[in-house]
Amino acid sequence: PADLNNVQGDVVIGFAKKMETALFFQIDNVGGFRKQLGQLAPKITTAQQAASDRDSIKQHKQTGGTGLLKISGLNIAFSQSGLNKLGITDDIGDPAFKSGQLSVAQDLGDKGFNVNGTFTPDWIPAFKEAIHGIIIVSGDSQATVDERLNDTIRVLQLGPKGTCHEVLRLLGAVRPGDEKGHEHFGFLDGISNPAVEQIDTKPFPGQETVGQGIILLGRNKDTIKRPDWALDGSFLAFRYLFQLVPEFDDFVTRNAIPEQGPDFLGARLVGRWKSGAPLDLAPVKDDPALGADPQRNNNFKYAFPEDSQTQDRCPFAAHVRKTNPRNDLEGLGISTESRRIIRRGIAFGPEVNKAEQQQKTTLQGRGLLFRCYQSNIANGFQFIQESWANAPGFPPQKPEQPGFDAIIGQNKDDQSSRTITGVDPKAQTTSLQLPTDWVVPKGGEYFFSPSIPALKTKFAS
Ligand code: N7H
Repeated sequence: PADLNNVQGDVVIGFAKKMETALFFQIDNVGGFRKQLGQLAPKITTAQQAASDRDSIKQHKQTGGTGLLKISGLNIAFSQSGLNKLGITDDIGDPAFKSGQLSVAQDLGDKGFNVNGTFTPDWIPAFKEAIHGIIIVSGDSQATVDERLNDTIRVLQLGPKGTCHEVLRLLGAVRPGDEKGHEHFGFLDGISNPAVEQIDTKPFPGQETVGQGIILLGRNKDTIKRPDWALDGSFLAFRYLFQLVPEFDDFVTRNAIPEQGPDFLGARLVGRWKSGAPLDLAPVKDDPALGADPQRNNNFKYAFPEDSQTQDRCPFAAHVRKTNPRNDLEGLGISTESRRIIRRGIAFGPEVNKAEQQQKTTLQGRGLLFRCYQSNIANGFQFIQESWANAPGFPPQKPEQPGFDAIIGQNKDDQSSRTITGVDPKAQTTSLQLPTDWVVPKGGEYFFSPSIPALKTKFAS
């Protein structure tokens, strides 16, 4: 099994974070960059350090400590064009990574325009250029993040006439007050990630344990042949996703199911209440205590007797059911293990203001800096987006067509149309027309997060 000292901390374990900055860069001077990377490598936060930070925070809370402990994390990952630039020519064995996200944007269902058979997605310019790598810095405050990022910039000699330069910087932050841990539509996030075998040894009830090789290259259940240096690395799928929050709120208000409030429709679209309580366990009304309780809030499978053939408790196409269908596939004898990903997103952008509320229109950009790790992008992120979220017939063998994932599903063939069934438990065959654009992708890239030994030997010089 993997040694936690060798794996970057964002991949397994994860960073404790209140703020986070993602800095995307291009390499200019390869020799200089490799040399400076050798200086940076010992400063990268390992999974072992992330685990010890997590324990410190726990202890701090248990002993009645006030305020936040000063804690930060630093990781780095490279795109295929970054590997090319560095002259690393071995094939790591992931065609999606190799092609880059820009070239598959159309397959993901992202909107754009076609000229002479060439598709260009509606992304911000930075993501249409070659991005060589991403630096992720997280911490307990913006000051801590900035301090660590500035140190990294100095060590790497990032800047004009340096070894590399910045292409884009994106700032994420946990939402304020009671919205802590909730994404911008208002739903508690970060509840369900798989446990990794021999790393997360005490899974919560209902939390599936996956083989190490589902997340880490070269480990148990990674079926692809890899170069030796790729061992304990992982692929990072990054997505810059804007969310149209006032429009979402307006929709759930206008389309509220008779005798139910807007929150019920929202919960039917997501599959959990804003509190995190899963519909499969709390189908009729919210149960905030359940939502907040990690011993119970993931302990379900859509396996109640009525679950597989009705949408009584949870619509088949609710976001969390689409993206982790549990018994909908396992009940057909199909394992979902190879489809599991580890999600590490954080919200970006300001809270909705008065004017936006009144006009029911987004005036300021906000959303999710989505990222997830897996050992195989075609099995993980891409499969979930293309073959589940964007596929109206999924999950299969249901009495009515489930429709699109209400949150992230995209209709590649007819971009103006998305429908879903089952949102009204009393009229389950009825289709509800959804707006086309609640979650708007504005960019993204696939990266490889090397192990610490690979960073020191293969990447640095
Ligand atoms: Fe999703 N949301 O607020 O609606 N997601 N997601 N996601 N998501 C989850 O269970 C959301 C996105 C997954 O194991 C929750 O931790 C939003 C992408 C998976 O039961 C909420 C966006 C992809 C799970 C949201 C977004 C996924 C999951 C419940 C974009 C992959 C775990 C919290 C802006 C292609 C499912 C939780 C499980 C959960 C929301 C994006 C996948 C509230 C707003 C792009 C696998």
